[in-house]
Amino acid sequence: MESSVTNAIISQFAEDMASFSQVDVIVVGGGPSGLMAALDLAKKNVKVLVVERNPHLGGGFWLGGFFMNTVTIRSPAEKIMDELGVKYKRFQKGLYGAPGPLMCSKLIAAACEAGAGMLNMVSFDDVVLREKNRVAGVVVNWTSASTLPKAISMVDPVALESKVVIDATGHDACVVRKLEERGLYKVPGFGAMWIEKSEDEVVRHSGFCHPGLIVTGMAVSTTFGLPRMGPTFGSMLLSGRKGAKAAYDFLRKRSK
Ligand code: 48H
Repeated sequence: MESSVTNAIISQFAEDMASFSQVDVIVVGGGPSGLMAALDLAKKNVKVLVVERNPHLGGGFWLGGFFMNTVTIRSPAEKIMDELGVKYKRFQKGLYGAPGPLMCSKLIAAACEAGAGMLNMVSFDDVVLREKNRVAGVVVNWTSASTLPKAISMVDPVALESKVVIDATGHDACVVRKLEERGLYKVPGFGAMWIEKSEDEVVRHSGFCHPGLIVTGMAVSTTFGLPRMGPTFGSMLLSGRKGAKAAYDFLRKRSK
């Protein structure tokens, strides 16, 4: 039985990893915006993979801020809670909330059930660039590889190809920052808190920021110098949805 268990794990991983090596869309970061983008794309039968550096998906969606469980959502994003089947409370007109563990686990489950691939404990390391510096995939490594001293582990990473990459890595905007490191982008960083302005602006700016690269969620604030929104998550979900639509429209146009 022991060898059967081992073989089941290894053979399934090999099968999954082979199919992940070339997909339509890679979402880097499995927080609310990345999961939302993955869910919408998977529902449309797009081959989508989420790369997440932690063992757990969900990013900052488990907690509502200040280590407290209530995640708040402002209108019109409550419609997404309706779609996910999350029961929520109305605090005042246009302001709703639900326990983070409930909302986050529902979103993770929905994305997995829709068919999005999940590669957790794997970190984004670099971009794959093609002609005219178009982003055409990501270079990844085991998260654990980066925690070992260099003298012990010089583990070369591997690359995964895609037609579109979505940077959903939150405040760090790791993928866009990598383009900045290569002199291809100037990142202003996110601004001070202003919930009402930020939520609308983040959704408005969500989409392509470079050929082959879409940005969603808090990474949009970092990429475009927009104010932060603090502990409210409606724009994260709507931003992921808008990013998914941009990717889907691009893929459709490309296939014609
Ligand atoms: C693989 C990576 C890497 C990497 C990071 O932070 P997130 O929850 O991101 P969003 O944008 O979906 O949601 C932001 C929200 O949680 C938040 O913090 C808000 C609204 N703050 C407002 C404010 O004012 O502060 O998730 C990002 C995910 C995490 O799971 C990371 O572990 C992951 O991306 N990630 N995954 N490789 N190099 N870097």
